[in-house]
Amino acid sequence: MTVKIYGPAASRAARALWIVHELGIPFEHVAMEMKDVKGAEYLKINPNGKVPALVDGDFRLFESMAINLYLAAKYNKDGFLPASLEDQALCHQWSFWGMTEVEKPLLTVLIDMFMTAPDKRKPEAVAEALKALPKPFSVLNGALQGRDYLLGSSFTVADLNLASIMSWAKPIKFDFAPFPNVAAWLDRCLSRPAYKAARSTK
Ligand SMILES: N[C@@H](CCC(=O)N[C@@H](CS)C(=O)NCC(=O)O)C(=O)O
Repeated sequence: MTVKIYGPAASRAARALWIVHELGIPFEHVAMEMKDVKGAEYLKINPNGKVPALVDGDFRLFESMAINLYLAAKYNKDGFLPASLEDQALCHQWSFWGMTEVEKPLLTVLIDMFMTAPDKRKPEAVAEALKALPKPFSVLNGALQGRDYLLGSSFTVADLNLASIMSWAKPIKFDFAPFPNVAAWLDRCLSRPAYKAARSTK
């Protein structure tokens, strides 16, 4: 059965595209355009009218982190989703943490910089967002002290999910000097061939 991933690569669908490349599973990429996410056909797949969405046989799923945790569990390879309940919980922890502590401020800056007309930009909102980031980044920096990846020496779905969010820090040229462990970890994750393959998709 081939899984289907909906959404252009230049969207959060990139997260799901990254994981299918990591897992080496056959997949079909439905690289729809953003203007079609509210169309009746797509709303049958994801009633939120957002991407990504996953179709795996009769099963449908939305929310990028849930999609990736599902794919990691179902098509697990080399401990990509670790075996122990505790390690799996840590994968959930870092995925939820990325979405709740980091995604919004990073996206605020990214949208303002690259998707907002100069006269519509909101420097106060950007300043506020930039002020919110050092706290979680210092938590992450501490968690990565003395280890290459979030759970130790192996790259897991926790790293993939969080790095896919953190990757937005690159285009905004966030200064990681105070967070050297985060900088090194992010480069380690984003240099993976599967990430590059996902990025080169339309
Ligand atoms: N929490 C959702 C967010 C999905 C989301 O907002 N996707 C954006 C594209 S990156 C979208 O579809 N936006 C269209 C819209 O909001 O109308 C996830 O992680 O999957």
